[in-house]
Amino acid sequence: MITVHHLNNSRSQRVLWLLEELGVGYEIKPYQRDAKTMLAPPELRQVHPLGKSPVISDGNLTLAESGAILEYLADKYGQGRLAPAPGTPERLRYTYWMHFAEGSAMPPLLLKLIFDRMKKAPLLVRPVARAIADRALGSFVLPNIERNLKFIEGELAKSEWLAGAQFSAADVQMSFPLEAARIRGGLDEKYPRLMDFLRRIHSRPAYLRALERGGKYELLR
Ligand SMILES: N[C@@H](CCC(=O)N[C@@H](CS)C(=O)NCC(=O)O)C(=O)O
Repeated sequence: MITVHHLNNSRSQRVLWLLEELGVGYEIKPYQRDAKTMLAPPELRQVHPLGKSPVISDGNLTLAESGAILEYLADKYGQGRLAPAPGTPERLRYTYWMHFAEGSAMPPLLLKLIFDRMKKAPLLVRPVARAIADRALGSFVLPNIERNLKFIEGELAKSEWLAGAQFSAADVQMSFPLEAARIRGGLDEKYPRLMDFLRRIHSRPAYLRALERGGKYELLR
């Protein structure tokens, strides 16, 4: 039995969703973020030294890092579904988006979260904190988020899903940065294909089943 170590409001929602798409049985071990710091509880470090979510256990295997988990699950349980065949152009696009999600899309979105919080620093230092945050946001963070969104919008003009005509685990992996961008990165109707992508994934029965099993899923602002 696969166990998903599932932190509320986190990337592990993607793992539940992929497992629902695959129709593979799994159990959820829930963890709650600290209400103040939003960090994962220390128990998660007993499962994996970094204590981040997601982590899965499958038999003797413990695996962290959402992209690695999705690739592993699709390859092991997909029987050719949800991952394009090796050696095809679609497979290379699949690999690209698998890496892009955490390697390129998430870093500026995480910086946005951090600098927005910095602006709420204690009153005494707030003016300085705001000046630093606004400078970083304006010169680096926001332009990078916008470039990324424009780029993905353009890529979705080429095919219905990110790796090609077929829905794949790469779409699941990319859902998190796009959902985060919708909440805090300026993703709106200016990007009609991205909004349509979000609508399409949100209406998939497997996505809805994963939400039901995983519980509340509200991304941090
Ligand atoms: N690149 C990693 C990121 C893992 C990560 O940062 N997870 C967040 C949840 S979305 C987390 O565990 N945050 C709580 C913490 O850092 O304590 C992945 O894709 O799995």
